[in-house]
Amino acid sequence: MSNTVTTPKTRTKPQVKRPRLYKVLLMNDDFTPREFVVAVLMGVFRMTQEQAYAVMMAAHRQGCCVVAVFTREIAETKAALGTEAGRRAGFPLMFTIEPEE
Ligand code: TYC
Repeated sequence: MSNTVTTPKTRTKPQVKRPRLYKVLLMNDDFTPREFVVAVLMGVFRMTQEQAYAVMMAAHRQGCCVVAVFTREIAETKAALGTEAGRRAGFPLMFTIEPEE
């Protein structure tokens, strides 16, 4: 009994990989007022008025703009909160998420 050698059946691999990151994108539309987009960016993404205005104008001019980068759950939550804020106010404001390479 004392000289029994047991081999572990499982191996533990060190979990050192960084989580995948996701971009939150703001999509332009023709209906949501600029001030409303700025207010949502400030509220959901904790931006200053100046940062929010710059991001809103970039989406307005280019069609879309990266707002920020987060882990998947946080990106999903913030995109949903922003889109939902628009929906509740009757606007088609849309945030989407996309994995980073
Ligand atoms: N294009 C909108 C307007 O002219 C403003 C706007 C900007 C809406 C950015 C959405 O992501 C957006 N009222």
